[in-house]
Amino acid sequence: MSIVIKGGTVVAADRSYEADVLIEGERIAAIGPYLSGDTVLDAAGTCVMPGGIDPHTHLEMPFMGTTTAETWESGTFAALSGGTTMVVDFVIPEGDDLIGALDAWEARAKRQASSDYSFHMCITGWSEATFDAMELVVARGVNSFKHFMAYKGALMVDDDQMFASFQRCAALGALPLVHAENGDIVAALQQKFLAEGIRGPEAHAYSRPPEVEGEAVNRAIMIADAAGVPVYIVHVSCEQAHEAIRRARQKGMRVYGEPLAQHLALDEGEYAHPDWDHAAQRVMSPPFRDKLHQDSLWAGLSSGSLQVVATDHCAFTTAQKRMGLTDFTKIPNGTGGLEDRLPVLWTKGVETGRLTPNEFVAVTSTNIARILNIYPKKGAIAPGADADIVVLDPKAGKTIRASAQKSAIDYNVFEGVEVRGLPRFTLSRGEVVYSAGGNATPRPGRGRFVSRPAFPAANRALSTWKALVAPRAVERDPAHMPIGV
Ligand code: DUC
Ligand code: ZN
Ligand code: ZN
Ligand code: ZN
Repeated sequence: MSIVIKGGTVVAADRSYEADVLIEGERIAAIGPYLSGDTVLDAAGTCVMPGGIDPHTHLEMPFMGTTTAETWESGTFAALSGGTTMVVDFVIPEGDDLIGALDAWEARAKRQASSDYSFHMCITGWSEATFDAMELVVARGVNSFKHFMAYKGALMVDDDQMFASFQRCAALGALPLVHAENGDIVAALQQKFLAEGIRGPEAHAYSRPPEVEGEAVNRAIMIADAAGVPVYIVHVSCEQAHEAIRRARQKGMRVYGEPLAQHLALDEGEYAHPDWDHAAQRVMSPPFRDKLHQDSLWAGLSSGSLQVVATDHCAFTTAQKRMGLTDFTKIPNGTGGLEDRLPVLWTKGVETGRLTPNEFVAVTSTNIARILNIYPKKGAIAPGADADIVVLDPKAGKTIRASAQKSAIDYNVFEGVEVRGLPRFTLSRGEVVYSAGGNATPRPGRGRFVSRPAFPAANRALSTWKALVAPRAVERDPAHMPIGV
């Protein structure tokens, strides 16, 4: 059984060209003119792109006294409907049982996922058991570890713990990820606003200003450099954070930055909405920012100082959000976006001229595949690559409505936004799992774990000053030692 995607424009991260794409089994077999196959998918007028990879999701994750409402089944179905063929989800261990948590995440994903998936492991403390378990985690095909610099008293790690973990990452050839917000300052500002009686969702944004993020990004980058390891900053939301990343990259450090579709498209005005539910539904960390910060993020994506657009899909229902009705610090942090990332970015990025179609592919798929060491199996339209493909119709449009979404929650932060650039077909490993015509339904359990090998070479090449100046003790003549101590 072969499939040919016929008459479209192949849009890759580096170029665009007219060609048919032939798929045999789960892989791309050939790309070129006049190909034929058993099944023909009409791609006239469309862009044939590598399926989206969302490297930042939280499906069925226990967090802030509740659990995200998006299941692996609804979440991966939503992803495929929006042209995303792979998600990378965060495993949060209880204490230092990293392997137990990985087993639990894997069991849920294996049973329900209809798209392919992978994991990042969270490091929420430091112990010998954690040190040992990290090697087992890497051996299981998970080559990235996330650190929270915020959520004091819960997930937050201190600098010494982060340094220890980063050094371990360097030794294992793994990539550290960081949620960069200064958790001490956030906690202090939260108390200040509560004491002043500012208790609504607007105070969530007041308590997490850009300086809090900028400080933490700078600190994380310096700790990474001291540990001799690259670092990936998740949900970069402001110029202060972007500036730190830009500067580090210019100095030759491997620092990566990931803005979210939500921060690019929505601003801080959402928290001033008269409707409490509306504002609370948009509470996430970091919060949405103003237009100057948005412009900075767009500039980073087009110039290459920011590389990836994710969603941090962390979806709670309105009922769950109301846990914080009288205290904004109890509103579960998180927004959805998995299903809408591609059309929102196409509309706000490509249609406005801020991104080329090739840059769109780079930031939604190819760059993260390279960063996570799964390229070109994922993130490429090339012979031998997995046939994870989105056939995106630039002219097809809709108004985003929660009532029509695959996501399991009861609202959508992009409600009412007009988008274009919808998938005509989504293929996952050669199977048509979504079609705009409505005759494809993904099967739960068909998704597969994508193993990501370690990448020690990048780590070894990072801090050249370490290789040049090997630390050693200075041998001193006893004649030059102080006497009598
Ligand atoms: N931010 C959120 O908004 N939700 C999940 C975790 C995070 O860092
Ligand atoms: Zn985070
Ligand atoms: Zn509203
Ligand atoms: Zn997150």
